[in-house]
Amino acid sequence: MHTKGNCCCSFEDYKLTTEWLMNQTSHRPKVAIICGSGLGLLADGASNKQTFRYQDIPNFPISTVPGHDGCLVFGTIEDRSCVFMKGHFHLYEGYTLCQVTFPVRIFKLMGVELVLVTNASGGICPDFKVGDIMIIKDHINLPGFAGQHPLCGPNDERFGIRFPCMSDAYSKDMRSVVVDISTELGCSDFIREGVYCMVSGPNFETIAEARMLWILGCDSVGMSMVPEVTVAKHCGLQVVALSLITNKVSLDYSREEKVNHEEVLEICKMRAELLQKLVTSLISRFNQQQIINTN
Ligand SMILES: *[C@@H]1O[C@H](CO)[C@@H](O)[C@H](O)[C@H]1NC(C)=O
Ligand SMILES: CC(=O)N[C@H]1CO[C@H](CO)[C@@H](O)[C@@H]1O
Repeated sequence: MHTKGNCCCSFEDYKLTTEWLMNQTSHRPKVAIICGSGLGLLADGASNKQTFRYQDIPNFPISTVPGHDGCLVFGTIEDRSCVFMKGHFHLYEGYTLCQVTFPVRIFKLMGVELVLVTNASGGICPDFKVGDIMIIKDHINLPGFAGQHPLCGPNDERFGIRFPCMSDAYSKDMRSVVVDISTELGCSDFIREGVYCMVSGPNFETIAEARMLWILGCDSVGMSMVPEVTVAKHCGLQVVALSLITNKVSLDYSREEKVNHEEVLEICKMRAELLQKLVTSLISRFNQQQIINTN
């Protein structure tokens, strides 16, 4: 894949990677979790684990960040096989969007039905607090507006149609299940729903940019997730996306957001545990088949 420059991988590339993995493991996951580092513990807590370093998987993108090796972990949570992506790929690191989204199509070919995406974002909505968990109900694909879109190029009908609908990318039923779970866990106070905006990064937003995003209806902003979600929706996977609000984006020239970083780290650690509980409950509900095919 790396020798093909910007060119997208062929169906055979995806098939070979899937077959290679299926040959190595007896896990047949229905749920894939794309974890931010905050959720790494969830993968560690799975049983019957089998770990593959990205660099050992044929065609897989390789981490460009030294000492930042990613891996794919197969394991059992709540009696069911799951696959975890520990470490994902960002546009700002120089990957093509084909590389960024490569694992999603592998999940599809493996038989995965639900993709859970978690990561961090900056809160734009003034009501949001650091440590809130935002259930993404919709997104704005800002790089996509400028042609940085994972589905540009020839469309492979074996994955999905040329002009996919995105208005229901984040299943309403699944979102309400997350709300129910958070109520049961007694943490609904920091659960929000909102619109996530992806920017390419790597710099953070200027104040003018942040104000523009707020006017456009964005509640939080980050540098990942949307390409993976778009490709997942294109190939018919259900998506749940949760974003931890790790900072507040400044919308005001006269008031600089002064954040106590130790406090922020502490909150993030606490909420990462909560995020894990949410995800674990969601996996078990999904396995009870209550919410399959409700998209
Ligand atoms: C998977 O296993 C089958 C049967 O042993 C073998 O023919 C095939 O070449 C393997 N595929 C890959 C990609 O390793
Ligand atoms: C909160 C969280 O999980 N953030 C992660 C988002 O993804 C990047 C890349 O994998 C991690 O470095 C962050 O920790």
